[in-house]
Amino acid sequence: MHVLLTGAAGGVGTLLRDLLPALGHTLRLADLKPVEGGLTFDLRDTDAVRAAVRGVDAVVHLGGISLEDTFTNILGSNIEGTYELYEAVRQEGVKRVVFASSNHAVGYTPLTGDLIGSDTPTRPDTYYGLSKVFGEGLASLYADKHGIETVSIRIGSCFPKPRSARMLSTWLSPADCARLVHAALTTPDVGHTIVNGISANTRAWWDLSTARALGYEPHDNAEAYAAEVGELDPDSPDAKLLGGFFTTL
Ligand code: NAI
Ligand code: 15L
Repeated sequence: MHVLLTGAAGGVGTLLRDLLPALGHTLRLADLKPVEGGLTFDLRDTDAVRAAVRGVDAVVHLGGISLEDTFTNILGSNIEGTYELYEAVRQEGVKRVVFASSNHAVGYTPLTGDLIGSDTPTRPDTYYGLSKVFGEGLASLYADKHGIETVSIRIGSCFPKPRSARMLSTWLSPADCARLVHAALTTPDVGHTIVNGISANTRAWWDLSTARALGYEPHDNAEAYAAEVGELDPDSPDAKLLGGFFTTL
């Protein structure tokens, strides 16, 4: 498939740039920051976004602010930017989007010991998390009204390796991320489907059944890094709420 990768200069974008071509995808790269061989664009620029999506089969939408920020900044890059992306997709006749949602869309979900499904009610922990709830809602609207299909992946923590004890539960390895994005791009008839995105972590808090229903089979397990990152402090927010310290920001 010919795929536009927004946010291509970022952490996940850099990882997927290397991994998605091996799964059969030809990438068009785009970011606010210059990226080699790619387009430099602002998601808030209607014409630039429309030009970026023209002619692709699908979009993997990673672009935007990836941490908590002022409401004004989140409004621009994440809320208006995602709206511009979906409008461009509609006008250019693109039929599939993979949206990088986040655990922070459901960050106030308590950690009770039961696995949390992708149907858990939204409980954003930040303006950032709220923008992911907006993106999921927009994806639902465009699926129902315009037949544009989206898989919204609530990514846990996608980094080359876990950076904290919390990530022993939330880690999504780069290779598993590519597998999940590939499944999200290629599975037919998804409408708007929300999936949890983590690896096969021994200490997982998330249920992966909707991701597995797309054919996702994780290969990695954060447990391999347990000695490196140490144990979770049971009194810390990271041990109590899915969004961890984001709930304190
Ligand atoms: P990142 O911050 O490294 O990359 C995001 C990219 O978006 C940056 O290169 C930035 O320049 C670009 N961007 C920001 N505003 C833009 C705009 N107005 N127009 C065009 N491009 C813009 O973030 P990362 O870690 O690569 O995450 C990628 C996506 O996945 C983000 O949407 C993030 O919210 C989501 N995500 C990431 C997680 C992770 O663990 N890395 C976890 C959950 C969600
Ligand atoms: C996210 O949504 C962020 O984009 C990423 O930088 C991490 O903080 C991740 O969540 C996480 O919760 O570990």
